[in-house]
Amino acid sequence: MNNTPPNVIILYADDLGFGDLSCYGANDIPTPNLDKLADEGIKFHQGYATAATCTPSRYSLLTGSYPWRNPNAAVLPGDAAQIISKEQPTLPKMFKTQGYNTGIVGKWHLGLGDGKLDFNKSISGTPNDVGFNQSFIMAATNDRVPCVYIDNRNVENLDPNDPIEVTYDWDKAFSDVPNGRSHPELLDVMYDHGHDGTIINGVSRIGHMRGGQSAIWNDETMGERFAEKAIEFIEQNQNTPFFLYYAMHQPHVPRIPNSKFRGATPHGVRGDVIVEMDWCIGQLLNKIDELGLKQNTIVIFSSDNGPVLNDGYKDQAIELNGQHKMAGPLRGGKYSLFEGGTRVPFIVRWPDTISEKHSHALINQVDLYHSLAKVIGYELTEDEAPDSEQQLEALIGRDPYGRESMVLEGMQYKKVFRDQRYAYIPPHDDDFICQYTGNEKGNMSSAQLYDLFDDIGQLNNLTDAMPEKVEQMQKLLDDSIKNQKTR
Ligand code: NG6
Ligand code: CA
Repeated sequence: MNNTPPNVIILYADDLGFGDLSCYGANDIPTPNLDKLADEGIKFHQGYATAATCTPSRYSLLTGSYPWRNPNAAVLPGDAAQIISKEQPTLPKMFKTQGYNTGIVGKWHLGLGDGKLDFNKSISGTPNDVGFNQSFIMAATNDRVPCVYIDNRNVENLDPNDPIEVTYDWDKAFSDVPNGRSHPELLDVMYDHGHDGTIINGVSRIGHMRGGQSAIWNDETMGERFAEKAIEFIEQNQNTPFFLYYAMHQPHVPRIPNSKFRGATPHGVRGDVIVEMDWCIGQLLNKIDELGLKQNTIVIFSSDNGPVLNDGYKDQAIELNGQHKMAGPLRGGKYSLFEGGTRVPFIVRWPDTISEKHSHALINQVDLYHSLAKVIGYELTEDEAPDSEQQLEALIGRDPYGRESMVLEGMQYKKVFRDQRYAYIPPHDDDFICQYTGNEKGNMSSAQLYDLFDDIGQLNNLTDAMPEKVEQMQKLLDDSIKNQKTR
C-alpha cells in the first residue's frame, strides 16, 4: 500500500459542452483518451462549473468562492490586473502547505500584475504569487492579446529591443500594426463581432499589440506546447507529491488545430480541436502510466463553461455542426442561465478508490477545494473557500446525492438557483438571446422554474403551477447571497 499522498491533476477544457465528448454522447468526435479516463474512473452527469464564462469559473475553482462575491470576476482583457490577491487563500497554496509542488500550464485568465502591468519586465502578480511554484501560461484567452507565452514571470523568447505594447482601447490602436478592420485581406479566417484588433498569425484578435515579434506564439503548436510543459512538470516532480492545473485552450476560438488533426471530424475546426485536446491529454496520461504514477494520482477533467459555435470568427462551426449536440440534451450553452451554460463533462479517476462508473450526484467545481483538502488532511481556516462544500464522498462515487443546492452564474453576476430537482431563474433585465453568438442567455422579465427530473431540456416553465416553490427558491437564493458561510 502506498502511503505517499496522491498527486492531483486538474485537466480543464475551455468552452467544452456537456455533449462534446464521445463518452458523453458525441457520435463523431472521437475522444478515446477521455473515454478511457471515464471508463477507468467515474463520470458525473450533474457536474458543474460555477459560471457560464471563463474567468468566473476559474476564479471559483482556485479560490473555493462563488465568482459573484468578487466584482472583478468577469471576463477579463489580456492586460487586466490579477483578481486573486496575494493574501487570499487558494487551492494551490493549500497543496503547498501540505508539501506539494504546484504547477499551472495553459490558460490563466485571472489577470496579471499588481499595479501597472509591463510585459517587458519580470511580472509581480502571476500564478507564482498565488500559490503555484511553477507556471507556463497565456495571459487571457487565445483570442486576446498579448499572444505570447509567459514562463513564470517573464514573456518567453522576448527580444528586449522589440518591447511589447498592449492596449484594448481603439483610440490608442497602433496605426503601424495591421488590424482586422484595416487589413481584412491579410486574414486567414474572417472575424465576427469585435475580434478585429491586431492580426497575429493571420487571425485578428481582441485588443491591440505591437512588438514582441520573437515571442509570438504559434497557434498550431499551442496544444503540443502546453502538453509538453505539463509533461515536463510531471517528470520533474515525479518524486514529490504534486498538484498540476493543466488548463487547455481548446475548443475556445480561434480554433486552429495542428495539421495532424485537421479533418479529424466532420464538424470542421471545432470538432478537430476537441480531438486535438484529447490527444494532448493522452500524451499526459501515457506519461503518468510510464512513470508508474497512475495508481497514486487523482485525475479530474472538466470544462470552464458550456459550448458555443460562432464566438467571434466565421470558422464554419455553424455550417458544419450538423446534428451534433454540443450540450447534449441541455438547453443553452456558453453565456447561458440554462443548464448548458454550466453543466459540463466531469470525470474523476482515482484507481483503487473509485469503483462506481457513473454518478448523478450534484457536484460543483467549487467543491474541489474543500474535498481535496479532506484528501490531503488539510483543515480549512474559518473564512477560507467559503462556498466550497466537502463533497469527497460524492466525488469518489460513494454518495449518490452530493450538494443539496447551489448558485450558478450566467453572465455578469446573473444567477440561477439549483436544488436537487429544480432550476430557478429569477427575473433578469437583459437579453434572452446573446446578440453575438445566438446562444440563449435565458434572461426573462419574469421568473422561470424548471423540473430537471422531468424536463432536462427546460421547456416547461412551472412558475404559474408552483408559486410556492418559486417563493422558496427565491428566498434560498437571497439567503445564499447574503449569508456567506463561515466554518
Ligand atoms: C467575450 C468574447 C468572446 C470570448 C469570451 C471569453 C466578444 C463579443 N465576445 O467577450 O469571443 O472571447 O469573451 O470567453 O468580444 S471565455 O471562455 O474566456 O469566457
Ligand atoms: Ca471558457
